[in-house]
Amino acid sequence: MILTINNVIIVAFITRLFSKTPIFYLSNMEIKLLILSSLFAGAFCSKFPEEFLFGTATAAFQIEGAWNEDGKGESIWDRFLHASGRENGDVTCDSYHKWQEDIDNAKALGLSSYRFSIAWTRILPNGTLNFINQKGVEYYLNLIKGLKSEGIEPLVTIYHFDMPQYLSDLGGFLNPQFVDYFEDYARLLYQLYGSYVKYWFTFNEPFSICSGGYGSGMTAPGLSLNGDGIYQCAYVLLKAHARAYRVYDTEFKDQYNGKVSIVLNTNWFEPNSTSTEDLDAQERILQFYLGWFANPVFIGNWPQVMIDRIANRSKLEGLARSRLPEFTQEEIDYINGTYDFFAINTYKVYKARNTEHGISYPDFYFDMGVTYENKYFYPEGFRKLLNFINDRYNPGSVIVTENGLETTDYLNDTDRITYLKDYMNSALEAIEEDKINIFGYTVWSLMDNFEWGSFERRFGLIRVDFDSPNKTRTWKESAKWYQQVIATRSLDN
Ligand code: IFM
Repeated sequence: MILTINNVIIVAFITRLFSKTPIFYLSNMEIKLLILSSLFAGAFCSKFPEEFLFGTATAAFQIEGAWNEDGKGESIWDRFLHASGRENGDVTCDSYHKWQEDIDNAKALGLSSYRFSIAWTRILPNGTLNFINQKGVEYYLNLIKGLKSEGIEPLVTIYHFDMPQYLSDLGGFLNPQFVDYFEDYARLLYQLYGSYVKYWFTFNEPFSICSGGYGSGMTAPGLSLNGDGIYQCAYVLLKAHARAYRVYDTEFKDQYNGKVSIVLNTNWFEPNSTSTEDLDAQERILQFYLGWFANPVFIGNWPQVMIDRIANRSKLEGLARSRLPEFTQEEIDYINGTYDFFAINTYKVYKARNTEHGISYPDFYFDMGVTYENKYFYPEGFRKLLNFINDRYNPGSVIVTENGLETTDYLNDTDRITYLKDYMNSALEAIEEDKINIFGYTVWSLMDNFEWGSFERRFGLIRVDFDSPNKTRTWKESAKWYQQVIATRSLDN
């Protein structure tokens, strides 16, 4: 029988019914059992660690609105959506004006961290040091100080998809000089906010940035360069990341003692079958998705499978050199080791199937030679991903910087609760049983926001009424549930 406080009391009570002992009398043995059972209860009830960072995440373009207010410059997402005539990010959640209410909600949830991004164009309207916009500087100072005063750790993303349009006109991630612009911007942020901010993320989701913006062209700046631009984007972006990391390390670390890393994203992939081909496909897709950026930062250089396959296909396409830019040894060493922890965004699980393509036009997905399908939710896959990261990259510590469920618009979001509970439980198992040092978990998102072209796709714990002039915030059931999780550090509610 399981030793619990309840069991001890029930057994004692039933025994009393058949004896002459007063009902409320407890024998020495029973008192000992009670003490033991309460000790066991503490030991076996799974709890997240004391210092664990329970967070939620947002991004500037998705929540702030005020796209051209108080001196803010135009970003590629402003241009991209205005040009398309689709819904845009001009107002979204209006967090530029409602930041205090958002902090109040974060506080009421009991968050220990809040991840948000800085809009480059609010601080530097054209992206260069040419003009520093004081109103933008103050906005983030207020936000950061407001969070700190409530005991909430600000986790700051330096770049979350919204490049200044001017820098994009200069070539964006295809321009090697981007590295210098990013260095200037990052250094300015460290100078302005470094005394308050202990966690910095250089880029959010380089995979999404390069594959969407410079590959498929589905996201800003909308370039369809799926065989070359996509790789050049990664090449420049990684150097920009490393520069920003090293600037902090050499100029600010001693004084502020903060940490810097890059936020990577991937789904987990299961093999479609147990065939060797599909098992290889599983490994290959993880290399093309995660290893593409993780290997240069955590190990050094691109994954060998990418180097080999892209060189081979480039040759068969009649090219004189690989479409994947080659790092010099100096670049490999410069990028390698530019992390203080591993930050991961992940949402879904897919099945990977080996698919070899003949030689036609240059394409990232042909280079990879894997198709994937059957999107499903599989928390065990999350645990496998955490183990994969820990084993492959040995980063020392890991933070989950985004995880969450997309739904349509309703308040009784029990499906989100189930998803979050299952995924958080997997994270807890990875901490307790696999001994992975996971120091935080971040729900995407604090509130419904603008999902890069859509207001229908909702990830928030808090509902936002986009039709109301006030952009009214209302707690969903999942927000109340997460509040309990944080209060108890446990999933047992
Ligand atoms: O909304 C996005 C976020 O900007 C980046 N990570 C994925 C989220 C959900 O799609």
